[in-house]
Amino acid sequence: MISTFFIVGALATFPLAFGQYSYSTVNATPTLRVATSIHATSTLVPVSSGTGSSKPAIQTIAVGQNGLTFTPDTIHAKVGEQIVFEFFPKNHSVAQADFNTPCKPSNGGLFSGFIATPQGRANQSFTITVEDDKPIWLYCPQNAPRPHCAAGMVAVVNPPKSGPNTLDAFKLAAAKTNSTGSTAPTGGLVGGQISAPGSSSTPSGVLPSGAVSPSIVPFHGAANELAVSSVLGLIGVFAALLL
Ligand SMILES: *[C@@H]1O[C@H](CO)[C@@H](O)[C@H](O)[C@H]1NC(C)=O
Ligand SMILES: *[C@@H]1O[C@H](CO)[C@@H](O)[C@H](O)[C@H]1NC(C)=O
Ligand SMILES: *[C@@H]1O[C@H](CO)[C@@H](O)[C@H](O)[C@H]1NC(C)=O
Ligand SMILES: [Cu+2]
Repeated sequence: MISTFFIVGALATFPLAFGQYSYSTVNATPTLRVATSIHATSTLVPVSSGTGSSKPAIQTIAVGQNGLTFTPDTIHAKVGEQIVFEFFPKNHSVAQADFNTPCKPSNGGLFSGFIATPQGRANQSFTITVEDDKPIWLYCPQNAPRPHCAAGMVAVVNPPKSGPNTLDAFKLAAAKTNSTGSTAPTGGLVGGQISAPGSSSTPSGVLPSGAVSPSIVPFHGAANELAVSSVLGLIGVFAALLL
């Protein structure tokens, strides 16, 4: 019975390696969580090593520290750099929208999941790695006690250098959704990792205890051969354990 469980768990990681993600499946078993972490750690390696010898810069954004805001709400980041979102009371999350549809999740966009803290900084932060120089429009999909996105809880990473797509325009369009509220992504964590604040290093296969969702899911479908071989290697390990 236990053997069957492992085999099913290991095989179920195959779709992840080929970019066909099923988030509900990802969080289904502890076996899958381990496999997913190792998989995504591998995908992060080429990103950080590709930016030269110096360590990529890390920027921190406070989520909900000064009311319904991201602080700062405009971030300029180079490819390979990391952005850490730290959460404050009471219950916020970070989700990605398209510029033209604020307060609604973009297809396959980033999502931290909701992180609640009654007081002070939450013990979990959300870290993303910037993978290209396109704008990333962000919002908080919390609707309680009122829609945060419409109240101006939006941010942008790498806004366009010119043209009408400004953060102010995004905020204005977001405000118009107040009566309908925002929509949160339906799945769990997408496109980043959850870890304790201050621990900026990429986690290894070891899972932090008490993490809401330790799985790491590639952003923009970044699966590569390294990740595939990691998954295959992992399956090999499971197979060896079973024989
Ligand atoms: C945080 O907000 C989300 C979305 O509204 C909700 O599902 C979740 O239960 C909340 N968590 C806590 C601890 O209040
Ligand atoms: C936004 O909607 C909330 C209820 O969801 C309401 O309390 C608030 O007054 C509205 N704000 C505006 C500016 O319409
Ligand atoms: C994080 O905080 C939650 C409650 O807010 C607690 O249940 C959990 O044990 C904490 N985790 C760690 C690693 O401190
Ligand atoms: Cu919020």
